[in-house]
Amino acid sequence: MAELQRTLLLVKPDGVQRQLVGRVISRFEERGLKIVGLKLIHADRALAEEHYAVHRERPFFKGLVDFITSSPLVAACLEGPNAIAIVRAMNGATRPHEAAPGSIRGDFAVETAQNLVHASDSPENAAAELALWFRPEELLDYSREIDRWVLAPED
Ligand code: 3AN
Repeated sequence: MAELQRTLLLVKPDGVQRQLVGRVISRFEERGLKIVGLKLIHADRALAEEHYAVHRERPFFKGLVDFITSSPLVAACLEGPNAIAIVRAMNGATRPHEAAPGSIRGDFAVETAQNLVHASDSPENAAAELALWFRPEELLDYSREIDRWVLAPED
């Protein structure tokens, strides 16, 4: 089996307001990824600025922070083999007009500033982002009966 990874998924305020949370989370469940953390949270500016720290110098930074703190969002930790790449691919390209149909942004979004979802882009960022959004005890270890049909057997 490929390396098990954990990644951060955010269904951003536009997804919550547009009542797409269930549909978005369902896609990841149906794919076979395991939800190991899940919560609704209204991020404050400190959390948002830390999350988007790499964009601090970008012209859209203030708008980004305003947007992500404007209303509650859903934070999830998803686990599975190659989960980081799988979730990024399912989200689709950052700019929705470049996002493939069938991806979340390709199916539900038209604007970069309102592109519904965020997902970690590397193992380092996944670890840092999960530590930012979840306390360790909020990420649960458990097994699922279906895992023997989803995950390759261990050698
Ligand atoms: P992704 O979310 O696909 O990893 P990033 O990390 O390049 O994309 O951008 C983070 C977020 O910043 C995007 N999801 C989007 O909401 C916002 N963003 C990126 N580029 C722009 C832009 N040119 N104008 C407005 N917002 C942007």
